[in-house]
Amino acid sequence: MAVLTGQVVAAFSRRFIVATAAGELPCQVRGRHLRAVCGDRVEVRRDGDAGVIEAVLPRASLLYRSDAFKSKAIAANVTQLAVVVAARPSFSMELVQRCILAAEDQGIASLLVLNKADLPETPVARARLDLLTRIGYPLVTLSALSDVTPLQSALRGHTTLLIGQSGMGKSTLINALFPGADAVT
Ligand SMILES: Nc1nc2c(ncn2[C@@H]2O[C@H](COP(=O)(O)OP(=O)(O)O)[C@@H](O)[C@H]2O)c(=O)[nH]1
Ligand SMILES: [Mg+2]
Repeated sequence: MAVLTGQVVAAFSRRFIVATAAGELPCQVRGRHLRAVCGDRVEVRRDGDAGVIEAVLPRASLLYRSDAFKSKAIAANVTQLAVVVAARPSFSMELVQRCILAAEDQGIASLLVLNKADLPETPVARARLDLLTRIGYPLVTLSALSDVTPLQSALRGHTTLLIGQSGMGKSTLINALFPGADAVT
């Protein structure tokens, strides 16, 4: 049984997929108290085709959602938050600002992604983002249905979390960036 280090690339409650130098391993986590999330760097004890996460290494950043009662980790070691909006359905400015604040709290860069640039109402949506772009947040405008190359260079060198309301086009973006991802839209 070899001990490897790797990174969690998928998390399904108590089951994980960890990318290691020896390939991707399905893993469970040791004990009941250890918690791993997507992006965590972990030590894995490999046993044949599977593994057990023995330790979670220190996190450079942690994004989580919380209310008055509980908090739930979303992803670790993210370096960039890409907040996806579109002209239709309309987006909540408050939510965009809350996302940016969560990123700032963890020292994570934020990127605004205005999707569905093919829609005629796009300039109105663009104007709503004006305050944020004027204070320095970068903006990428694109149409996930036709061309995602404007986003590709902004992703290079980063571990990026895509976030945004339902219907903004996140799954469509994932499928265009990673053919074969098969995200349901
Ligand atoms: N017109 C237009 N529609 C888009 C674009 N990207 C996504 N959509 C559509 O928007 C809807 C929601 O997309 P989806 O990827 O499921 O959004 P998600 O909820 O953020 O994952 C789907 O019907 C997509 O086909 C785009 O660039 N232009
Ligand atoms: Mg989706």
